[in-house]
Amino acid sequence: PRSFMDSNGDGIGDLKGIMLKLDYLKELGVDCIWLSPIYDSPCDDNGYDIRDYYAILDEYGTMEEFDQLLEELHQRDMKLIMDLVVNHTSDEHPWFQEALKIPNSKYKEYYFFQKSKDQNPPNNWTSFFSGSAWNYYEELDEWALHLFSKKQMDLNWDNEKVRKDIHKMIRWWLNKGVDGFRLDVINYISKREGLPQGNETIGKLMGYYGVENYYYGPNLHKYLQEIRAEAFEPYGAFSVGETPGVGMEMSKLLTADYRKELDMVFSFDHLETPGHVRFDDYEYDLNYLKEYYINWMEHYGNACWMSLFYENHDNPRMISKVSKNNLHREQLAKLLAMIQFTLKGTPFIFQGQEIGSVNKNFRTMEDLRDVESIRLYQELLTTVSPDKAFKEVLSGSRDHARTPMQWSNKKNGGFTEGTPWIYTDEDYKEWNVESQLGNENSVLYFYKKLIGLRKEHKALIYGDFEAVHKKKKDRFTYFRKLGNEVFYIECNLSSHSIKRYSSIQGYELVLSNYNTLANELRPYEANLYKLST
Ligand code: TEU
Ligand code: CA
Repeated sequence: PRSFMDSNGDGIGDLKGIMLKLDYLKELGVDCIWLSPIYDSPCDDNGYDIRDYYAILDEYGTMEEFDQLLEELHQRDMKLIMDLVVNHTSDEHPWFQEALKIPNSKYKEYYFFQKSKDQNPPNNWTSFFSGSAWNYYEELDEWALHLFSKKQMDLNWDNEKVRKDIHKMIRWWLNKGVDGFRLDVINYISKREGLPQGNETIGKLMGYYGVENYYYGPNLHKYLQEIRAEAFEPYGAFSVGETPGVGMEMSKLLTADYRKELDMVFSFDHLETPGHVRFDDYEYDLNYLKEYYINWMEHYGNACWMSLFYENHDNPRMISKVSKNNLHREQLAKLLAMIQFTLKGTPFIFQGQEIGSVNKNFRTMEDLRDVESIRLYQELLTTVSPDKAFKEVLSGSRDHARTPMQWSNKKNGGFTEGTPWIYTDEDYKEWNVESQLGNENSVLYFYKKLIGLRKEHKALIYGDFEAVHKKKKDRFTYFRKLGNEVFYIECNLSSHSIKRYSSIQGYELVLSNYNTLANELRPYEANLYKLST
């Protein structure tokens, strides 16, 4: 929301700005929008630190504007998913404030407050944003747990009162008519009793200490089934859980329809190739993406339904991950779209992905805004030079995806009349929505065509998945079949030309990122064929 569209020139995207662009989204074929947090917040972590679950952040607009946005969406037959951030609240939330100030307040039991036997934090858990996961409060001589920033205090889900208050809040939004939720780090909500010391080996391996005590804690399934029964189910609300680190087997337990927990999860194992973390300087090998998808397509099972995505507000752009210099940018953008929209599952695209956005040329640390990048930089400075630290931060910074939408080639890419809240480079002069709307061969049109094809052909949504030439490096080829309808997808995952293996006789070409066929498959070529009937 902060970077989508600014309607009043203060440099910050807002709800009115979103309303200005609903026709654009509808035209593209979007059925549903997911809004990152728009609740009242001091914005230490881009709104993922909520101060009031029942209010809209002033910078974004008013509750009346929110109601209007929801109505405008529904009028267009589109749906709205809110971000539900309930693993933690802001330290400025009245619950936490009262816990600090009022002796014997019931709200102390809403969080994890602990004494320590010495000067050190109660255990060795680390925060995802560098340093200890504990913050010290002098007024109480106690520490409180925060897995993310110092201003994001973990809620104690083992306290029934916390759960009840959250169910109530969810129902309040559902009563307004919102259609569902994306549940932030929802697999972290149940912590192992007593918050045991984090295992050293796991800590070193993962880069974070303590994770084995909450990645899928003892009461996770119970709490999810409870939310479903108390809030989602009566409203027929949709849910997608953000669940870092769960893997396929746990994802099955979280999403199998008969278990009544979540509808889908965002699993992240495909976002880095094995052995790498986000801040590594490396190029992503698409052969791994192929392996990952074949595995999920073949083993996730019929009771589960997958989410399909590469990008979100927490990750650099996928094109830049694959090719640091963004070589073959347009073909690569279209290849990624082809894969995402022809597999079995629900595609989620992140704003700007549909015009082939790439990472930004940030100049110095002052250009960055994200708390994770800033804290990591400070931590790195204790061991490496400023140049090296900046370079490492740039490899993985979440800010690459958080810069303004590039609507046109006008000032600030048409995002704002004022000064944008975050730096952006000059890429918008060439890569923007307006110019791509005027070009039927653009990345934007490619997305539009793919979305249209899915809506027209059920085989692309529900059809069986069948991979061929599985072991052949650099190619990803598969069928989607439903009844008499058969589609064949043929992709070159590399930046060089490769031989074509399959015979495509009897098939008609429906969509290609090169428009016409050649004898070979050219760099990142992606073709969609339909069996002629
Ligand atoms: O992200 C959770 C999460 O684990 C990450 O993707 C996270 O950014 C990364 O691992 C940190 O190293 C969610 C939100 O999507 C993210 O924006 C928030 O910062 C985070 O939760 C806390 O609410
Ligand atoms: Ca604004």
